[in-house]
Amino acid sequence: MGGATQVSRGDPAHWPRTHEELHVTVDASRGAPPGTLRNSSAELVQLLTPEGERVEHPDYPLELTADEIRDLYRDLVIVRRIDFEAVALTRQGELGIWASLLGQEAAQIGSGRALRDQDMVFPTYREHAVAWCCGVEPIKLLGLYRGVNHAGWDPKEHNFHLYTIVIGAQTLHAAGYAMGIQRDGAVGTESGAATIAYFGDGATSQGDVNESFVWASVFNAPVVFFCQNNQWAISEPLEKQSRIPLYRRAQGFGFPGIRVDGNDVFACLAVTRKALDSARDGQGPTLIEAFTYRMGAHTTTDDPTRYRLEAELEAWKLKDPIERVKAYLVKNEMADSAFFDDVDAEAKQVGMDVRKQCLELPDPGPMSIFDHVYAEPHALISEEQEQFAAYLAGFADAADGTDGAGRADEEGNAS
Ligand SMILES: Cc1ncc(C[n+]2csc(CCOP(=O)(O)OP(=O)(O)O)c2C)c(N)n1
Ligand SMILES: [Mg+2]
Repeated sequence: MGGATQVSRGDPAHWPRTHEELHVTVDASRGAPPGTLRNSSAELVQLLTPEGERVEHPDYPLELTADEIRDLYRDLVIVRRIDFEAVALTRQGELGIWASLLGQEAAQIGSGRALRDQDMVFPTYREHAVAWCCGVEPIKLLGLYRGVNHAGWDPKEHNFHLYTIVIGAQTLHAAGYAMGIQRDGAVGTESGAATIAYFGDGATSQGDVNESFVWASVFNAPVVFFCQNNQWAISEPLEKQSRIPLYRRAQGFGFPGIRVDGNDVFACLAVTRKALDSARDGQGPTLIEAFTYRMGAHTTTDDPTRYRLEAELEAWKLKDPIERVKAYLVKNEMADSAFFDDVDAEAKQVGMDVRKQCLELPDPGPMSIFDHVYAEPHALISEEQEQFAAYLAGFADAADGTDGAGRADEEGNAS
């Protein structure tokens, strides 16, 4: 497309017409219904249509066995179920908050399954399916959102860094890490390593992200910038971030940018695999814009009905990332109803297990808040620690199995 295209969303008769309010999108779908993607190889890489038809792309050949496709389907269904369970647990007061990945499963599973063991991931707060691909137990993610741990997992164990709430900060960490492994000589070899940074469309407006692009570019760092363009940054629509498609930003920084159908797990796998290979080979960074849609709320504290039209969501439901793989499997007789029943049963079991584990998570002791502030003892922290211990001891029942604030667990032990 040539520049920003104006596309009204929902019923035009009800759409605001003032310049300030007009919803302008950078989608390539001029004149098409809301949310429509044009399957143009120049603008968007797509290998599996929403109807489940396989499309070939000259730059992204992808050969998958039936087993591999079934595994991708299984991943997609299970991560959606985990997400569903976490949202329900939040509604029931068991988690403080949850950032749902609903609608973004293909972007995350496709890119996550493109990773090799030696690659390092720098996520935001929504990459639950990438965590799944890296072997991070789902309960560890829930522990973070329940507020009973500070991070939940060892980044070195899974090559999956800690969730980062500070928008865009992890892109700098990723660029720095990539420059580090470059200096360690881990790039350009057969077993070369790469780095991938996840971030959203809103994050592209952050200084950190733009700085990381500069560093990665001029040092040719082995990093893939994976932007999940889910169209919204809480209540801010995409057109408030950019007047050009996000992937085109890369050109200005001097490295390739590519837009992929983020609801197409095949395309996300192929595009990310190629970009990671290129980084590993010493060819430098790539920006991938995975064009997708946040089907849920920003987090469980958000109410998207206050700022977006229902018609938009309805249009994207037709592009559901799971349904198209299912349609492909059925059409090509690669899976029967027994397979789909088994996957559903497995997902249900995973969901039930996660729920049970969540309810059994122990509360940390109040003093543990000081444990991991610094690796080494620190005078100020020690002082605060002593003050807080004295404060807790000041409660009359502090020594009799309560937490010092008068609460005891079922066994009467301090939590
Ligand atoms: C530096 C910074 N500024 C503001 C916020 C508040 N904030 C949290 S999420 C968010 C929107 C991010 O949108 P996007 O990058 O599109 O990611 P998405 O949530 O859609 O995945 C904002 C502004 C923050 N966490 N950090
Ligand atoms: Mg977003």
